[in-house]
Amino acid sequence: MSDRQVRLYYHPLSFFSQVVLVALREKEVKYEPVIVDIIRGEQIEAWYMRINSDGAVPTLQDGEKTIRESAVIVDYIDKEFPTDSKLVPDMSTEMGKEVSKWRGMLNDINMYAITYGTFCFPEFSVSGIKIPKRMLKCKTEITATNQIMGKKAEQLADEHPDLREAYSARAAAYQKRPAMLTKENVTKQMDDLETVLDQVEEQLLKVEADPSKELWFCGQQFTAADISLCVLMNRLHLLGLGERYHDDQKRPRLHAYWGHAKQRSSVKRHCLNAGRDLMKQKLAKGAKTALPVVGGLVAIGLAAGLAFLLAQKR
Ligand SMILES: N[C@@H](CCC(=O)N[C@@H](CS)C(=O)NCC(=O)O)C(=O)O
Repeated sequence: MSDRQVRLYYHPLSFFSQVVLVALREKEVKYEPVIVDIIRGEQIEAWYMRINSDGAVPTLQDGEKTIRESAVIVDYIDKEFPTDSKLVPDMSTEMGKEVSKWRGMLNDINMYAITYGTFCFPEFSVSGIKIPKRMLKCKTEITATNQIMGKKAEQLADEHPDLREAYSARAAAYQKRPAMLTKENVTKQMDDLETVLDQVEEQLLKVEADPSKELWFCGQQFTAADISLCVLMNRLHLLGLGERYHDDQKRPRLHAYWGHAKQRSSVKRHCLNAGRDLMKQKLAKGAKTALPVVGGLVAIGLAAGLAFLLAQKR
């Protein structure tokens, strides 16, 4: 393990943060963890916008360098911390091309529509959403939260002229989000995911048919494509959608893959037991000040949430 230490701004329950967390663990990179409380809107506070003007997690800092976008961060970690575990194989190899193709495909899935769409229309969930009721928001609350975040971003744009452009982009993004949550669009995103997972199943069949490659998604190595697939599978499980997309009969290879992959220590630690980090940090930090107007409306029952996350059973 290298002594060099990076800093990661993230939230343990955030989909894209989990991608980076798993990668850091796979590469055994030491990092200083900084939780950005996206549930309370901390990601658009000026101090963080100055680090990542997208107002989103994760962000990696390595000395003077600041890197955003989970896929770019994973590429960076893999390159800067060379170990036997190569997450992003060279593009000149067949495996490198495969990994890149699958990462792209999995990265394009609209996780916002799938996650919040399931909150809005719980009837999509086959086995029930495995998130405590107090943490769930209905469509009206989600719409209100986006409106409040949009207004807050506009207000902060006035207060911080140097960040005006970034805040305007944030405000526009929040205003657009509720439109993603029509039943029609959520149905479409979930159907599109069926098509992607059909291709995943075919890929796993291909790998299985070649005994020299068998084990992970693109062959013998656990790569960045596996990380993307594992984070997705975990999210589907939490939403009670796992049963819709895979079982012994439907996509049996994907089902078996997930059974095997969820035993891996990086996946267990940062997907299955994601709440532990939050608990540790919250206890250490105490309650943090956040945007009060947002916090007041959307703050979740943190204790209930943590208790749930720690108690997750598979
Ligand atoms: N494309 C970005 C997406 C980052 C992203 O959407 N992060 C979410 C959490 S998973 C976030 O910070 N959301 C807060 C917000 O949009 O207000 C990446 O891959 O890093």
